[in-house]
Amino acid sequence: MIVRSLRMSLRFILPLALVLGLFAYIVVPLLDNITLRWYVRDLDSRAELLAGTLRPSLAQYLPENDAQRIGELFQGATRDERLIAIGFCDNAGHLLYQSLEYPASIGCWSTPSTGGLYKSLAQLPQGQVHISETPVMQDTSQLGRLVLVQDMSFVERRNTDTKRFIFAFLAVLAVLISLMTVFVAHLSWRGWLSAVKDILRGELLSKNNPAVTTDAAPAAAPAPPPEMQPLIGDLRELLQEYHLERQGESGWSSDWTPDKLRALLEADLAGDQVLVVSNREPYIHTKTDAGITVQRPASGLVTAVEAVMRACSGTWIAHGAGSADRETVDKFDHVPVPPDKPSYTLRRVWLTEEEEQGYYYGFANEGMWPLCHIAHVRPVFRSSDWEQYVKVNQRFADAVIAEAKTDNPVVLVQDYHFALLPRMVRAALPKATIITFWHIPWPNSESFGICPWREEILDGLLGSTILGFHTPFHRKNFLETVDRYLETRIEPEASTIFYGGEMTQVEDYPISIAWPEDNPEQPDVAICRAQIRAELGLPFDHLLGIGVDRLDYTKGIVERFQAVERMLEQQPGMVGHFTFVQIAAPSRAALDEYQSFDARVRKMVERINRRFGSGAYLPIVLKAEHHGQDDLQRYFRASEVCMVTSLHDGMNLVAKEFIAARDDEMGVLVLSQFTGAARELHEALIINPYHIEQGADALYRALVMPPVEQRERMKSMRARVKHFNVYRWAGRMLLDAARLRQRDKVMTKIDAHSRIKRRKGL
Ligand code: GDG
Repeated sequence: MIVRSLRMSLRFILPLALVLGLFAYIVVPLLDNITLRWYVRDLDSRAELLAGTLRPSLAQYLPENDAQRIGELFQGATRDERLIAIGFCDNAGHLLYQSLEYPASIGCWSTPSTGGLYKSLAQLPQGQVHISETPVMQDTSQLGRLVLVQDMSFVERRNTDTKRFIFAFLAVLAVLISLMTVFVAHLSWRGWLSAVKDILRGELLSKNNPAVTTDAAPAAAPAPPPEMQPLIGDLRELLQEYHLERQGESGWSSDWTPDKLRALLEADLAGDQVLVVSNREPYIHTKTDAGITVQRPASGLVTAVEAVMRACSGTWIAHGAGSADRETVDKFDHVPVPPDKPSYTLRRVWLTEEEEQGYYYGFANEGMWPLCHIAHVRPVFRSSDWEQYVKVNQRFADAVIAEAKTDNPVVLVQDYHFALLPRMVRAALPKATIITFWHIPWPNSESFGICPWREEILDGLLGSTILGFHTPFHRKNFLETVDRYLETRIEPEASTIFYGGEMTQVEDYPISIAWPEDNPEQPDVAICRAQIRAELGLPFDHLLGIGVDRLDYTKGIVERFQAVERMLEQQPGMVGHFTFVQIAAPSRAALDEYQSFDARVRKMVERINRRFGSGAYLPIVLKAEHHGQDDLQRYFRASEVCMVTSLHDGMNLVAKEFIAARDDEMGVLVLSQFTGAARELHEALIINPYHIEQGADALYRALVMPPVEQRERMKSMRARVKHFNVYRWAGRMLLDAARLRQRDKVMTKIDAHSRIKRRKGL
């Protein structure tokens, strides 16, 4: 510390010494010179004045050669302490009269023939003197010259005094400045040191940020000083890197598989019951002419959560919506699934038509869905829908409570259909670990404010232990929304919300798909290409584009077709050689908005087909029906390009499914920048779907992309999707849950221990 202070002091003292040196060798001599000139000018005028005084008397005494009176005159004048001596020289340069102290070395200093004042400086043994010589006239004739010798030693004395004063002043200033510098440096060093310590302890990284902390928040650590902000950023990054490295070392971030997820559940959530709640069931039993059939619905949520449930067993609670669902359950409304190889239980909840209408179609899909997506469809909120939403949330919460075998199950709540359920379950099972995942975007706080029951929705969600979103952006929007509408304490860096004495951890967990296992029965890409083209009546070298979506206005299907149309306009060579196949699974068809969207899509397809089609050739093939998984795979594998053009999408799993299907490492993905997937799949051709020309250009670029480039892009995306798979998504959430459960267990033990101690009076 001493050495550091010394070094710091030197850093300031050295430049100061340099300034002093400059002062001594340049500034001071310059000042000397200037002051000398001032003094000389002063002495010149004094000499003029003296000569003027003496001249009349001299002019009188000189013609009389009155040596005595001249001597007295000179002696009288030299009483002035500055005037050392006076002499008089005749015109021939002979010193005729002089005062007593007149220096012999001076003599008659000059003998100019004309008048005027002549002066000079001379160095005598007694010091420096100023000599001036001035003519003495009588009428027009010059009698001789008066020589005045003035003492200049006072100049030197004054200069020396001034120099001493300046040096003393500067020295004191230097000492003061360096002392102050050392003091300030010491203080700021201590401040930095303690701030850095805070950062490392996680305080500044997590403590309240006025931007997102409510007024009601209790006083916490002071906000970091602004000059610490860059350092905080750097340290945070370093800590995160360190954290990731640690995770890597512990195998946390290595490849996730169903086995690894199972192992995690056994090790970290040993024996804990896992319950899933979602609106959509993973298997729907339907009555058909051929008997009861079972179907996997077209839903990103089902695709992801089903993979997790297969790995961890447990119970999935969902709305029994199929026409044969009641016939396939036992007396507890349970059915083991998947039908071919059961590994978990599906518990069905029955809803009346009125409940389904109000809760599902009304509040969830006419209110919350458009509210959370920027797709320019206005949300509709009705009180009657809200009442059903509250009622159905309670119905499902009751089912969770009934299915819970312990008082602390792990409950995975899915999506915007159940925003109130976490609080309802928490009320009955305070020790439950409730993980809620919001599969769709979260809007900005202002947009969310449109919802008449915004506080109730937020309160319900904050019953969760963990609340997950796809992207950091949605997470941030949520924190800001809570900050705006509820009285809570938010720690933005730690991403936690304290509300009603409980904490909710808000995180981003980007969802993904289960990476397909090697399937020897899966037909080769070449076979898929041939089969699909044959089914569509197209030649073998015909170019194909594919889109797979629920028929939903958020998916950008209209914009996609506009891009296809524009591409055909711009590239007439593609007409007759390219077809876009759109698989559009019917969705929410009971709603007006979806019906008119369906009609709009069909009309558009007809128009484009009329414009560019000929004979059997159709530029767009719309397959508005549900397809089996195998079919989807075949289409993905047979196509040159897959287009995902959502106007707004939480993640979009179709993009990832297309990549996973392309084990030949070929094919190009055109991807909307407004999907969560665009944050991960950088090698896709990223577009703004609203910009039709951009979409058209990307489509054409994809169709003519050289195989080498396709392979490079596809390879890299495949590696990422394989690594960041759905098991990792679930694993990360469950690991966080396990950590929080562990913390709660420790806290409970500590509480119990201190209660015993208090009871014993210890
Ligand atoms: C929500 C969010 C988020 C489609 N047609 C058929 C079919 N599908 C399957 C796809 C895919 C799923 O449906 C659609 O998933 P997305 O992710 O594209 O979209 P959403 O349904 O809107 O899902 C979304 C997701 O939740 C997960 O969190 O990514 O952002 O909106 O798996 O393949 N499946 C079958 N037949 C079809 O006709 N079998």
